[in-house]
Amino acid sequence: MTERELEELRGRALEEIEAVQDVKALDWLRIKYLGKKGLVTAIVKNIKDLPPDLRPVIGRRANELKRELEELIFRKREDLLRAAEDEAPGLDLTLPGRPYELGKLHPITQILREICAIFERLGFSIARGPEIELDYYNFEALNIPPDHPARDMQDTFYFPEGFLLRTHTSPIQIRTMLTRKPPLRIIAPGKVYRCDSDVRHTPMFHQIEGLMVDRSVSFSDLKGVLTYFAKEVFGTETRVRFRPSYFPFTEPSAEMDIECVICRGAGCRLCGDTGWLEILGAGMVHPNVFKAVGYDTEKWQGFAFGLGIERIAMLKYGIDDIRLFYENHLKFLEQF
Ligand code: FA5
Repeated sequence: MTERELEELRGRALEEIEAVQDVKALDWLRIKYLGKKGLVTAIVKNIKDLPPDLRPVIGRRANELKRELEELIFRKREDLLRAAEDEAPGLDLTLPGRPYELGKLHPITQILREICAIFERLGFSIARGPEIELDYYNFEALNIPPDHPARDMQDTFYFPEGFLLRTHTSPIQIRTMLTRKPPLRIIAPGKVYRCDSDVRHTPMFHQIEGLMVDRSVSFSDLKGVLTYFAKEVFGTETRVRFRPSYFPFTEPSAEMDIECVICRGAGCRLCGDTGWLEILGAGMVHPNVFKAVGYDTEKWQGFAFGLGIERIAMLKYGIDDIRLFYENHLKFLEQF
């Protein structure tokens, strides 16, 4: 390295710094000349290899060049930043950033998952089925022939060729039993449809169906499982009761009530002064249903239940109009 070569290097560096148009390119130049493996850095590092008479003068010049370039690059960076600011005068870098709105799960999805998790802890696994269902799975295989009055309570939307929008999740019982051998324990969550609309009914709502089939399943197993479920959702203090009921696909059948969440049994408007609120239907699987799926009724017994998710959510959160869940007002949804 001679003094002339050093002077040429300086000339090139000054020209390039002068010509640079943006901060990123300037950074590259800094690395090129002053970085760890930069051209000027290399000269400073290798002074010791020069002939002794050249060392002091080249050493001094190289260090001066290093400082000169550092200073130049610093000032050029300021100029470039100022120019960028002048071009976009509205940009105020001190303003706080815009907050991101964080979304969350719909309350019905939250409760649905919570309930599924409770039954999964009891050894039930999740099964699913289609929302457009055949009349056979939705009604006939569940012991509800075409002229059965139980159909009136579950009017739905019909398509040609025996298809309909399912009115409950019970057809998943049938589909599961047709494809799997007992013993089994399933819960089947999903959307269902009925020709209903008022403060306690929507045309689309969610149900969870439960089914357990084994060699010796009794009504007390059903009561044990459902009582555990109710206490997990509504609190261990909550009392439950079973009332006789009727479903064509279970015998005997029952409905389960929980103690009113508002008056705790004393009687109020929500529970119609009875102190109790109905939350689900249940019963021992009817032998005709087992016959429809080819299960041996002498060998297998089972219980089934079905509950409405919106109703559970209404009771848990004290909501008096089911339609609020589907009006999509953020003020309502943000509370959950
Ligand atoms: C059934 O749907 C039976 N499949 C339940 C069952 C399964 C019984 C297995 C026995 C064995 P039900 O029609 O009562 O039963 O409906 C069950 C629940 O769905 C009701 O308790 C109620 O909470 C809810 N529900 C019914 N109709 C509506 C509606 N239009 N909107 C919101 N929730 C509803």
